[in-house]
Formats: sequence, structure tokens, C-alpha cells
Amino acid sequence: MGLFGFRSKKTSDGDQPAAEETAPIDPAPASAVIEAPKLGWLARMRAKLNRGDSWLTYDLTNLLPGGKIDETVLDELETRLIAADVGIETTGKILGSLRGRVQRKELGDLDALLAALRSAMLEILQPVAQPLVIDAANKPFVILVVGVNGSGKTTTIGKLAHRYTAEGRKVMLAAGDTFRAAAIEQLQVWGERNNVPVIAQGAGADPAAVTFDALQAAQARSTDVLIADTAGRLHTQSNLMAELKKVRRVLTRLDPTAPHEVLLVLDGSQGQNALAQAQQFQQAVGVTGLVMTKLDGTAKGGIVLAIADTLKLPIRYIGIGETAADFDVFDAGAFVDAVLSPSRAGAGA
Ligand SMILES: Nc1nc2c(ncn2[C@@H]2O[C@H](COP(=O)(O)OP(=O)(O)O)[C@@H](O)[C@H]2O)c(=O)[nH]1
Ligand SMILES: [Mg+2]
Repeated sequence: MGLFGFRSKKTSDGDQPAAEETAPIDPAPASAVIEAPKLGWLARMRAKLNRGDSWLTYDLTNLLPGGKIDETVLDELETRLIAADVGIETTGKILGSLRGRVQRKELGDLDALLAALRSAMLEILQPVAQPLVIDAANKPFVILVVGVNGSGKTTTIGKLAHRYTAEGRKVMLAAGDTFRAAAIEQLQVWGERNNVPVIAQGAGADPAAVTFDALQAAQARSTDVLIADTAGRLHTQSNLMAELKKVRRVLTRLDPTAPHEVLLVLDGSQGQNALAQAQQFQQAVGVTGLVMTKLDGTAKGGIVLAIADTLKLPIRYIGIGETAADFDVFDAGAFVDAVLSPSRAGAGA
């Protein structure tokens, strides 16, 4: 089933932002595939974003017995984009540019249609494909990681710790999700695995105090990057937002420029819910970058386009699995290629 697989069932659960507590204590094994070369990543992304056939090159070809691109094909495309959670507005934007070209008879065959679709998608994604730059002038560079429970925050922090350590940076983690003991242990496992210190207190501790202590420790130990975990669910949503604001606030007492990045982690398989969540976090704590996780195994990955188009926030990284290797900087061209033509991506198609 492709990323925009047409036959997928909607599993959206209304506008309830908090997922159930599912995080295990033990993160997935970071086994042999940790140092994946770039080509390995592209191949893996292609395979994971499209489980099986590409939704477009496979099915759409069958729709084109005479090879003619007409309104029927565009209508079908529109239905698929909406089913993949690209959203009505963003789908309309993409289709609008294609319709004009079909009417002017510029799109003679499937390849021309795919090329046009590719550039329409790139127009939306390219502007938000802004990698996170760790500015060495801010030492420690503080990354506050937020998002609802189960979105992949702690896993993302583990992946980032792995990545930044491999780049030769001195990393420290703050166990700011004190709501559940399991969350603290889970972060500690990632810390041990990457040989990175984790500043933690017991479950129920004040997350602002934990984060404050961590920044103090990071400053004292000349750490390059401090990554702070946070809770994704409290008793109420307003409690959570108030807590995050407080965490944010105490950081500025030690460093008026911190946090240098507020990274919102969004579960791509949540579809339009992810969009609603992003707007809430954005209002409460001012998000500066996004991570889209779980783009493997979802037929609703079109949410990446909706989010890019609606929020216009930088997408820093994407996650396509549970290990450190299933994670990389968001590259708009590679993403679109992987979605549109899994068998031809990277071959200049
Ligand atoms: N398939 C897949 N699973 C992921 C990804 N990122 C995280 N997970 C899993 O999602 C679950 C929740 O992740 P966790 O980091 O604990 O979420 P948190 O509650 O936001 O900290 C865990 O089982 C992770 O292994 C991803 O990109 N792909
Ligand atoms: Mg967590």
C-alpha cells in the first residue's frame, strides 16, 4: 500500500489530541544498521513510504488505457490526495495548477502528469525543508521537544542524541516527562545506548526544575546540545500547556536566548489530528521546527503536505521507523520522489 494508498481505511479518532499511553520502557533495538549511508536511507525511505506498489504509477496507469490525461484522471487524483490527508485546501492548490496545464494540453502522458505533480508538491514542501542548524554560538544549544503522548518525542530525542554524538557534539538529555516513570527510564535507555548523560529526577518531580537543573549541568560541563523531553499528556490539556510554558520560562533564567529550538514532534499517522495539535502547541509555546514521525506504515502521509502548506513551519526531520537509522533530515525532493515513483526515484525520473 502506497503512502497515498487509495484503499486505506480512515482511522481518525476525531479531534482528541492525546493518544493513549503506549510508550514501552525499552526503545527499539539500535542494532547493526546505525550508520546508514545516504543511499541506504533513500532506499529505505522509498520502501517504507510505499509498502508495495506506488499508488500512482501502478494504479493510475490502469486508469489511462489510451494514455490520455483528462478530467477523469484528475478527479481520481484529487480523491486520492484527499484520502491521504493532504487536505481539501492543499489538494485544491495542487489540482489547480494541474488543471490549467491539462486544459492547455501541456500534459500529454503519464510522465508529464507525474512531473507536473512533482513540481506542484515541491512548491509546497521546498520552502519548509529547512534543516536545523546547531549554532555553536549558543552553547549549550537547547532543544525543547514537545508533542502529544505517543507522537515519538522520546524516540526522536534518542535518534537526535545518536546523530549529534556521531557528529562529534557533546550531548546531554533532560528527562522532563516526569508524568510517568516509564518515560524517564525510556530516555535513560537511549542515553546509555549513546553514552550520553541524562539528567533526571523521580516520577512526579517538577519538570521545570528538572529542565533547569539540566541546563545548569550542561553549562557547567560545556555541553554542545541539551535536548529536553517533556510530557505529552497531563490531567488536562490546559495543565499541559501551562507546564510547557513554565519549562520554557525557567530556561530563560539561565540563558535568555534559550530554548534555541522548540521542536514539535507530530505522528504522521494521526492525519488531520496532527494539524490541530500543531496549532495548539504553536499557540502555547511557539514552535520553531517540526519532526514528522511514523511516516512508515501510514496511508495518510499526505499530512506532510497539508502541514507544510498550512503552518509553513520548518520541517527538520522525518522518522520512518523505531531505530536511529530510520531518521534523517527532511529532504523535499527525496520525499516527493519516494512518494511518487518508488521504483524510479533516484534514477533521475
Ligand atoms: N513505526 C514508527 N514508530 C515510531 C517512530 N517514532 C517513534 N515510534 C514508536 O512510537 C512509540 C511512541 O514513541 P515515544 O518516543 O515513546 O513517544 P512519546 O510519548 O512522544 O515520547 C514507541 O513505540 C516508538 O518506538 C517512527 O518514526 N516510526
Ligand atoms: Mg516520551
